[in-house]
Amino acid sequence: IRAVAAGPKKTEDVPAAANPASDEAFKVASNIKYHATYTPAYNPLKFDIPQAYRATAQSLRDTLIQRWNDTYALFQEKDPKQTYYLSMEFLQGRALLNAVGNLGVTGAYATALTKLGVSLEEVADAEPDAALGNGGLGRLASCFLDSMATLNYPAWGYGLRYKYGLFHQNITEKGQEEVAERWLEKGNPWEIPRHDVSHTVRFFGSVEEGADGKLAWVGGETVEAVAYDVPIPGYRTKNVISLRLWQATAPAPDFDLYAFNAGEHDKAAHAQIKAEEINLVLYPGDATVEGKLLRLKQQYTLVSASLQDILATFKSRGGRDDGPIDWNLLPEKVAVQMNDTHPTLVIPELIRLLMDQEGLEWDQAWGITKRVAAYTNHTVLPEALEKWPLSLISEMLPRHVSIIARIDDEFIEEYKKANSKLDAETLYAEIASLRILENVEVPGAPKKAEPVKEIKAKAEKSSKEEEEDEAAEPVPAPPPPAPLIHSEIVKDDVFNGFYKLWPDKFQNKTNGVTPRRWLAFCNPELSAVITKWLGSDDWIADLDRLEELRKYADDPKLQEEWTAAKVAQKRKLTAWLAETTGVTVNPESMFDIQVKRIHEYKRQLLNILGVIYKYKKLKEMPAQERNKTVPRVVMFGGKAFATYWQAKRIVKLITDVGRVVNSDPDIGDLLKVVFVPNYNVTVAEKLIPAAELSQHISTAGMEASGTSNMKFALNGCLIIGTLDGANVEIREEIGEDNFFLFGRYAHEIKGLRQDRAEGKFEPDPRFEEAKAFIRAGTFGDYDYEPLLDSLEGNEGFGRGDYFLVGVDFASYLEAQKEVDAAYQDKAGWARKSILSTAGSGKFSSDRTIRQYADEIWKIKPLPVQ
Ligand code: T68
Repeated sequence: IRAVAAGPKKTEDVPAAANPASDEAFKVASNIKYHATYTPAYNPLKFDIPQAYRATAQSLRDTLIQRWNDTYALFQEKDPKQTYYLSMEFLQGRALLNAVGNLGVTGAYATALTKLGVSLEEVADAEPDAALGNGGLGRLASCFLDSMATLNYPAWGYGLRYKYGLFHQNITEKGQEEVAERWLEKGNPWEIPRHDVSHTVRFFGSVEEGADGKLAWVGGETVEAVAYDVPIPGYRTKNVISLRLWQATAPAPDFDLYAFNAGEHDKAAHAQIKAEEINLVLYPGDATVEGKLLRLKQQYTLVSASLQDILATFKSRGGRDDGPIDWNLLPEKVAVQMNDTHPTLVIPELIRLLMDQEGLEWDQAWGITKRVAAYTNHTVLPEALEKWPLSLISEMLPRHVSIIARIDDEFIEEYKKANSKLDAETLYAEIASLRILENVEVPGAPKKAEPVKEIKAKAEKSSKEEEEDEAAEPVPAPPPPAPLIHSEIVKDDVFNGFYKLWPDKFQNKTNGVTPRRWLAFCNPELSAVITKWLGSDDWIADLDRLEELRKYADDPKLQEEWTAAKVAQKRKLTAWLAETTGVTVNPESMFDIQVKRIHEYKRQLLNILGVIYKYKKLKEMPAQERNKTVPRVVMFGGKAFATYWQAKRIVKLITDVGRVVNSDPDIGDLLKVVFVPNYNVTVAEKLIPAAELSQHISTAGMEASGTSNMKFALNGCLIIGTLDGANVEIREEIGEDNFFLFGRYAHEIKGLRQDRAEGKFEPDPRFEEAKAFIRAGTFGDYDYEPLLDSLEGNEGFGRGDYFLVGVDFASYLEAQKEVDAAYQDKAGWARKSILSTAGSGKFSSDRTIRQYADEIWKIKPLPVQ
């Protein structure tokens, strides 16, 4: 860190040139200097990097707040229908470069900071990464906000202001170690604490019936949820929308002076500590009852504070606060989107607010709620589809339990009416599998009903599968795979009963990523090439224009410039890797990257076993032959949930392999294995632009979508992948020849699992060889047995190769051979890379958000003039 001891250079000393760009830079420099002096967070006599970051952010904040005020005033005045996006997660990453980019002042800020003796890059590098999320779902929410603002939609995000972000990952001898991520330690210049906006959120207590027969939820404990607004600028628009994050605090009196004076210091601050617990960390472990309670508290705080806020906004707009309110107008003015199951308490809470606070009757409240709320599903993994013990909800949210029970009752009645021809046993079995409450008796159900679990297991087997069970092998040739695999599984499997009832409620929305952060700002080199060849930078807000690159894909001049842009990013990454991991790599090698949460279904294990097999073969080869192989750097990054032991073993294995391979003199630059620590949005912005090959290799049917696959393709990186999630559509868009496909199809998985577990599948000998190489102690004496054992295809705890690593191993190695061959043809590879970018237009979150806006939310753009 450079310290400019004499303080910032005086801007008065630098004569303003007579051109407007320099004039603007001069103004910016003065403004930054003003903030360094008058909103200091550090010694005002110094202008070192932390101070420069702070002052630069403050200066941008002025512009953001002004536009945010204008946008707010416009929405208030015009009273459009507005979307409220509720998410427990937002992975915002850093804000500074995004803000200057979206506001169109990158040049002015870069010049201004240079005048002041620092560079924009080093200043931007001082910002902590805002990681209020786990992975794809949280980053999607952040990309959505960027698109909502850019497209001028009336929309706000709502979330929680976690004190600690997703843990900081250190990689040590022991593998992954977690440290609290203190992102707010030095304050957050991008937030505006709104002491004028707060709502009371209640927990526990009891429900009482008033004289009028109305129910009231009383007693228990309450917290005040205070709003912290984060302005979200759109690209090339004056619209700046809000991400409103809630901070729970104790209501007064929050400090017990008597206890304090009596020396009971902990007790004195108890109320405040208890309230602030809600905001400490994202998803505390929920293996304990206390953990579950806290997580439910977090979810309810988000839902209740946001809905109270939404209703207050509804009332305050369109002159509704000075007359009787027509609540039937609510669905004309409000759309609430629930990002996965975490905010689904929206349903009972909205009903509660409408009934208990606003005096509506059940039918009206329930009818309105159904029209206001929509839900997005992001996973079919059963462990991630939340269920809550009834006892816990009854205790914490007693009023909601009666509302949920009533929805459940109505559902049962509706189902009975719609299926009156079914025999009683089937009818009640179906009801048991679909209803909200589990293991609660249904009036009228046959007495000796089978236990719920067994009925479910039976219902899961369709008659078609039963036929298949009887039919002997061989496996029939697979039909062409369905596109939109995740949506099909949701409709045909996970929520099939509901789909049959309400097919119109199900829609697919293909995910997308913002082209601003994920190409224009993180990869200026490639962006400049694209802009040059397309003749303008309009593609940044109209990503379909990338298609026009197709016609130049064979042009050697474009190929040369394209490759040079990639090389520039590879060099930057090489320097950064050396600095952060100590591993020196050769930037001439192929950069092969797999970054995502560490999970067995994402199959980092398949990747590393492939690396291990390759290493073994390289060792066995004569040096002459070995030197003909394509040199590769295989990079991994991602966090394992702190108590997901199998995932942590995978991290350990990768780092152990890296240690051995990277120091093997026989191997040199032919193969390097790097585990990049603490993968987050900031690290992604360095890795993705430099990648040439990226791996999206989940077991088919398990990855709902994936969004990093879109970011890699957008940056001209080729994909090796299974036919899963968005890979299917990416491959369709960029062309089969430009995608390295391998692995079995989603519809085959169930049968293969069965075969594998029964030992009916003979794994490829190369798979056995790779495992044996680990077992021989090649990578150290750590106990990998639990990990290796999970890959064995016979029954037993944690065994059976559930994720089918062994089944896909052979075709994975074949696909990798194709990758190596393709890489040797430099022009051919450049062509594929150009076509990857050219085919990525569809994967802009602008397209996704337009579809949500038109097809679900029914909202219209409202630009600030
Ligand atoms: C991801 N889901 C999907 N979930 O895995 C990914 N879940 O395929 C998809 O692209 C992305 O959502 C966006 O749709 C998640 O990231 C979680 O992080 C999560 C967290 C807690 C509980 C359940």
